[in-house]
Formats: sequence, structure tokens, C-alpha cells
Amino acid sequence: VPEAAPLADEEANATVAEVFPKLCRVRLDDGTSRLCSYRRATVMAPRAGGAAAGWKERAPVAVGDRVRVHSTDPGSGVVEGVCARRNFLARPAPDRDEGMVHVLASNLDVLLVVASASHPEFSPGLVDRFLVAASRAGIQSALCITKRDLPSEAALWEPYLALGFPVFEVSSRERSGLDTLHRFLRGKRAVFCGHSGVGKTSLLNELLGRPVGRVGAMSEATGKGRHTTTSAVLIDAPGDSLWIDTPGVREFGLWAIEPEGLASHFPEFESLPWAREARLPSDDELSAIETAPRGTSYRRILASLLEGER
Ligand SMILES: Nc1nc2c(ncn2[C@@H]2O[C@H](COP(=O)(O)OP(=O)(O)O)[C@@H](O)[C@H]2O)c(=O)[nH]1
Ligand SMILES: [Mg+2]
Repeated sequence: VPEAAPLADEEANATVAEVFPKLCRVRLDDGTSRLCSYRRATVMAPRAGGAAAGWKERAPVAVGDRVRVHSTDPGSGVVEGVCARRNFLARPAPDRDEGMVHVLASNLDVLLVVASASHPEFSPGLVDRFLVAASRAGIQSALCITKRDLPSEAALWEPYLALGFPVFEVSSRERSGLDTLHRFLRGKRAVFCGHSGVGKTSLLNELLGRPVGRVGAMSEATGKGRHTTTSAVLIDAPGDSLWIDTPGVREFGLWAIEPEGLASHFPEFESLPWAREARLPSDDELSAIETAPRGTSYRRILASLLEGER
């Protein structure tokens, strides 16, 4: 079956809001919502790289995709085609075949990396993986530090401020810091990413002043939240903003990043000679950056890419 060509932007009338195994929920441009089926063959538009580059998407559409929906009856419809994406955030699909890719969300203005000051503890490893993935995808990123009402150890997020990333410190419980973050996100398509239990859904509920998703119970044993959502969910926000809540992840695999190119996604290392030459650092060159704030993070991610992380 020949693959359908992508639609022109003006042919779209809806945005994918949630993805289920054989269905998706879309938000029509008139603001209403519909549960839609799709036929893979008509929806699989050629994607940048795509089949030719040896990778396949886990689902035919992703949250944020612009689509054309034919309404069958009130409340349901069929996705007839999809537009080309401006950008997309992807990771290797966990527990899937080699080459299978999970597109978390598409057509984004900003990736908001959400990490808690404590409970669970701030985890620079995962933060850096999201920042690298955003950089690879050409998406602006920012950090949101949640649960600032709780006592925490040293401010491990300070290096990110020094590196020029926007950093927002908030407490959903005490409703502090929310206005500044709201202003930053206004008018943007933003995806909220981070460990489960860091407070993404609580934050969205507070930013919007209405419940948009269930807040997970904290596990007494691990101090981490339990999974409450399985797909990313697109949420209408004021000022034409579209914000996307994502299910918490334990790990975030990097996709389509060569070990030699990793340093180009760390602004503080990109101008070092070996990084500019797009080659791996020698042992000496690697130890020279070991004491930099993100030196350890870089070394760990590099090691996992060299071990064949897809
Ligand atoms: N102390 C404190 N707890 C919070 C805050 N925000 C969320 N939580 C708690 O953290 C847990 C996980 O929150 P949730 O929003 O489901 O996290 P998600 O998995 O990232 O969406 C819940 O028990 C929340 O009540 C906060 O600002 N302060
Ligand atoms: Mg949540």
C-alpha cells in the first residue's frame, strides 16, 4: 500500500489530544472533542527519515499532530490524514523491537522538564536526558523545580541557571511561583516531562485552576508517584496555549543521537576542540570536564550511547 502524502496545513481541522491503542481523541478547532479511529495506511504520512531510515512509529499519530477528521456522528469520527510535523519529541519505544520509536508529542514550542526539589530527589541524569532530546529535536527547553515547600538538600539545579536555561521554582501546595511560570508558558505549546511523582499533574491543575488530571498517590515505599496516565494528554489552556501532560517515566532513552555528536547538545562543551571536531573525547579530555557541573552526566550518557542505547 503506497503511503499517503501529508496534508497541507490548511486541510487540517483538529489536533490529536490523546492516543490509545486503536483510537485517538482529537480536539477539533471549534473546541469540541471526538474519539476517532484511523486507518494506518491513510494516516501514515511520510515522516522525516521515517521508514527509509529504518525506524517505525509505535502509533500512527502522536499528541500534538495536526489532522483532518471526518465526523461520523456527534462525538466520534475518523482521522483521514495528518500534516507534516514542525518537530517532535521521541524516544526508543521501551520493550519494543529495534527501530520502534515512541513519539511523545509533536509541534512543540517548549519542553518543560519538571523535577522536584525532593520527594523524589532532584535527578540531574534524567533532566539532562530530556534537555539533550529537546536540543536534538530543535525544541526550546526550560526547567521547573517543584515542591519548593519541602526542605531540600543543596540546590542541584543552580548550574542550569548559570548555563542560561530558564528555571522556575514553584510549589503547587503553597501556590508559589506559579504566576511567573504561567506567563512564560502563555501562548505556547508546552510538554511537561519528568519522573512520575514529581508533581506534573498537580502543577497543571494549579496553573489552570481546574482539575485536568488525577494526581497520583505517593508510594510510601519509594517516595515516587504511581503511574496514573498512559498516554500524553493535550490540555486547552488560556491564551491559545496548548499544554501537554505526560505519564511519568522512570527512564528516558535517547533516540537518533550519535556518541560523537552528544557534546553538541551540551552548550558548555560544544566549543571544546574535540566537540567541534565531532569526535569522542580522549580519556584526558574526558577527565578535564569531569569536575564541570554536568561532566558526570555527560560521561554517563556517553557510556550508555557507546553501549548501544538506541
Ligand atoms: N509537598 C508537595 N507535594 C506535592 C506538590 N505537588 C505535588 N505533590 C504531591 O506529589 C505527588 C505526585 O503528584 P502528581 O501531580 O501526581 O505527580 P506526577 O506523577 O508528576 O503527575 C502527589 O502526592 C502530590 O500531592 C507540592 O508542590 N508540594
Ligand atoms: Mg501525572
